[in-house]
Amino acid sequence: MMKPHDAVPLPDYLELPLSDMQRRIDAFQADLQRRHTVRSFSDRPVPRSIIESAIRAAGSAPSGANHQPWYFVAIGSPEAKAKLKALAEPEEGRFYGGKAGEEWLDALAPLGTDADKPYLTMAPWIIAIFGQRRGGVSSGEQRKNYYMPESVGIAMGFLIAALHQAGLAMLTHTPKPMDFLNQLCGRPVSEKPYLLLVVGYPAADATVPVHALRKKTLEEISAFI
Ligand code: IYR
Repeated sequence: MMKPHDAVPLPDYLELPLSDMQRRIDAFQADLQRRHTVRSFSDRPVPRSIIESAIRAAGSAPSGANHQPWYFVAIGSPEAKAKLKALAEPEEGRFYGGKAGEEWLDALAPLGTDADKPYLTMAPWIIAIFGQRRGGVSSGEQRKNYYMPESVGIAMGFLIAALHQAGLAMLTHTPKPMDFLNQLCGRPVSEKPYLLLVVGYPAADATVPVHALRKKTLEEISAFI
């Protein structure tokens, strides 16, 4: 028995016959398997309403105490993107110049990445995702948030799945450190920047590193007990 609290009947649950369940989960899995991280983008515009819907989808994610400890800044103006590139590339230069350490750079070698980030001005949208250490179910509250990194991670997964569903390509980009994003995006220092999600159409000659196509099997990643 649960303790007394305000509640309404489940408003929109949709039960599926088992045959539909299997077909739909298989189709969804196959579709997600077609998602590839892309590092070469076209400058073709993507309407703002698409990004808005994707952020709404991300905002429906479960979170600790339903505090929804996330904030999304969609960077779309050429000025803001140029500023972002000017701040991110020097950090990346230091990272690839040795700050990352040999082990990390070795791990990245099969991806062919380097400090040049032309996509930061080429792609139509860069979404900066912040986690809020304090908040609450209403904006402006200053209560403690719970499981903030986990909640933000789940919301970022929803965001990526939504944008992939819309036929867009993405790059999960994490310049390190990325504290400069707070000022650029006008967010308080109490928020932690987690990710830059580069969003757009892939360039006509976009490639995927062979390394990125190696996915672990079901047996490797799961057990049923
Ligand atoms: N932030 C760098 C380095 C980088 C780090 C990881 I872990 C990657 O999976 C890929 C890149 C960059 O964006 O190039």
